[in-house]
Amino acid sequence: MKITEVTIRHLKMRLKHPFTTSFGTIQDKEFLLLEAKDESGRIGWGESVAFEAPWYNEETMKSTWYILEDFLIPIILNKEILHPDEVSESFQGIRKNCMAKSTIEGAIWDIYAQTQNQSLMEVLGGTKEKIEVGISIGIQPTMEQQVAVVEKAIKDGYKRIKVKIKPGWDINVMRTLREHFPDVPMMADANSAYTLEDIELLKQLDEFNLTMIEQPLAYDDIIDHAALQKQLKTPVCLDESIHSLEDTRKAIELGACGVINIKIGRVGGISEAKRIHDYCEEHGIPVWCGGMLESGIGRAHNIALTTLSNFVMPGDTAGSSHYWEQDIIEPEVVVENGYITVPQQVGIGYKPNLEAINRYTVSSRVYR
Ligand code: OSB
Ligand code: MG
Repeated sequence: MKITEVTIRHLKMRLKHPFTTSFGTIQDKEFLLLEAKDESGRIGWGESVAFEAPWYNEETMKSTWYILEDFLIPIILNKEILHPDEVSESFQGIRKNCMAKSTIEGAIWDIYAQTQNQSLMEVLGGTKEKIEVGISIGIQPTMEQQVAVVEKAIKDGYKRIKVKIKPGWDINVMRTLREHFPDVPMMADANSAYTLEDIELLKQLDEFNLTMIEQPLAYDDIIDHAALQKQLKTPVCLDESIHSLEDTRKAIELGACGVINIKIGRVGGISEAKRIHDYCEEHGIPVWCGGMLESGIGRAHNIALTTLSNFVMPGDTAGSSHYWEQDIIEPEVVVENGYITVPQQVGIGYKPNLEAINRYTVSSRVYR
């Protein structure tokens, strides 16, 4: 295949509920969608998971647009591509900027699946008919609201409840939630809000029988996480710190984690995500698929990836209606009794809803 045209759109979608983590609150999700067209007119879709501001990692919506426009699109346009794995190889001369790379790589995976007349799941080698789904719950204004939101998520059937914690909103929250819901699989995500100086506090989390604690320490650290893991019974899960297979190897060799959260955007695309998955499987480290409050396009990629065998823990893939009045795919992502039925259609399996996409579009640009 050859990519002959790329369209980038800046979308703005209002979340039904503001999402608060240790690093701030998101109410309007602004992000980029990328539409790639090949020489036969096939269309593939990708989503940039970078936020407006660099608080999760260093990338932003504008930085991903700039890197795509000035560096990545010129590498890809009109070049013969036999397999999407070649895309990340051709980006090797460009350091980091994983989310930018992943945006166009995802669209090329979509087109590649269409050339094979297969679903994205099939071309990735996934096998599941349905995947288990957990939910990530932001920090709520009061403890009563926190309990109520978790209770609703449990009633909705989610297989695992993740709650965000931060200094001052941690042990008290987990204790209260455990008192209310003693048997529910539960975990905490700190988004890098602590340091090793907080080790005595973090050790108290061992009381609550959590499936894991996600990214307690710095966004760029694995050494301190290894020191922490040695003192915790609860498995540490790395999110922000893992950008590549190499990071994964080093983290596992150091004993920095017992679990890895794989996010396609954070690791530079589906090919690298699959390499990390395979490596973790060989080394007995379970993985699950994280979320970035994506629209349905990004979710479709996550769902396909989650069908790989070592995704043995529920992912952060709550249904469309949890986030949006209207998502931008058809059908929307539906979660039933904690499962998503994986679409079997060719490509990403869901149809982009152009009317909705246009309504949410702030600006766009075509590259040929
Ligand atoms: O750390 O996993 C995270 C959302 C934005 C940024 C970082 C994270 C999250 C989530 C939400 O936890 C997952 C989702 O529902 O998409
Ligand atoms: Mg996280």
